[in-house]
Amino acid sequence: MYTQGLDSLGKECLHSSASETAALEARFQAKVDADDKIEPKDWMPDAYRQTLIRQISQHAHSEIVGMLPEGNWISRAPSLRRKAVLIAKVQDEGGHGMYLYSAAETLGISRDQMLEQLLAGTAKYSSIFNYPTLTWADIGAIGWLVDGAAIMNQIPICRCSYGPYARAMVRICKEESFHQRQGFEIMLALARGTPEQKAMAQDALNRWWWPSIMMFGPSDGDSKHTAQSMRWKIKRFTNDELRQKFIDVTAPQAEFLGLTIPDAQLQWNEATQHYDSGPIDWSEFHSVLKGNGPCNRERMQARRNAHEDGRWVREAAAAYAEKQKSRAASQAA
Ligand code: FAQ
Repeated sequence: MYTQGLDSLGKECLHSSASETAALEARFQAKVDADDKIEPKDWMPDAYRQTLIRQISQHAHSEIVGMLPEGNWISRAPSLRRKAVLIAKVQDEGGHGMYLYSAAETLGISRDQMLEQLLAGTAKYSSIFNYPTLTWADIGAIGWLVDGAAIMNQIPICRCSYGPYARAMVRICKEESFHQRQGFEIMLALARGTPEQKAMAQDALNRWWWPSIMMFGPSDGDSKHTAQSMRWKIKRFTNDELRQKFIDVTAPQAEFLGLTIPDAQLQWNEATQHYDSGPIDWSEFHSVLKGNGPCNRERMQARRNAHEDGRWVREAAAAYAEKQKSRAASQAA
């Protein structure tokens, strides 16, 4: 529906003169500067549209691929309560993916196109989901750290200039906040448990800390999109600003748990009122983005298998819709 509307807008734009386009751009930026929302049928620069499609579809793919590492533990959760909570959480992530695909569709791309890009390996998803979940403590660490980092990044997106994305993020953030607490609660139970359980929690923190820090993306000097996305109010903070906020919030939580963050240089700085931290190994980040993380191939294979396994459902649904349509047409005739 939206796509058709957007196509006609795009054609109008093709025929407009440079001065008309400049006027449209000025009006668009004034709206953004005034903190008004841009809605699907409003005029927008093509680069703004493409940036949103890129970011929202990557975000949606992250939610869907992000179901896999935790899904791995549903059958092995240590109690019925833990299993029920984990199933609900993984299901929430699937729901987030659906809201986000819908938000991206308002920009003129179809869900099929986005899925094709994911399965062809031409679309990104968050680096974090290419790491394995080796023990139950990893489920705690994901909730605490990965959802914690996701909230830090996503709360500002509730104020994003693009209406459908901003609105989708409100509910997503509420659910992520519950996810973060369930992860912290798992870590707390382990940290207060037997020495073996505490060691398991520490091991999970050791493995998930740096990948979580990398979730915020390249440092500001290397982030090619941040400056423009901030001008358009798609992003409200830079990658490094959000990373610092996350470290500042999470370091005291680790202390409360009695666990040690694996960064020897992590230290409270009275002068800056922030934690100082050690250097990030960006070569690991780039290697994961190139497809060489511990689980990249496994994750993509799981998504391709799921897509193939669901083929008959899509075909049956399409055949049923076709049958309903022709029945309605023959009744109308
Ligand atoms: N992994 O110039 P920038 C979740 C790419 S959801 C992979 O800084 P930008 C919930 C970036 O796309 C987690 N790629 O880019 C959950 C760009 O590549 P491109 C996902 C990354 O867009 C929890 C290039 O590097 N959250 O966790 C990463 O301004 C538990 C240059 O970077 C979102 O997507 C990375 N970590 O800023 C689910 C939030 N970082 O497109 C299940 C929305 C950067 O030029 C279980 N997204 N890249 O080929 C954003 O806020 C932004 O897109 C950033 C990147 C901050 C991720």
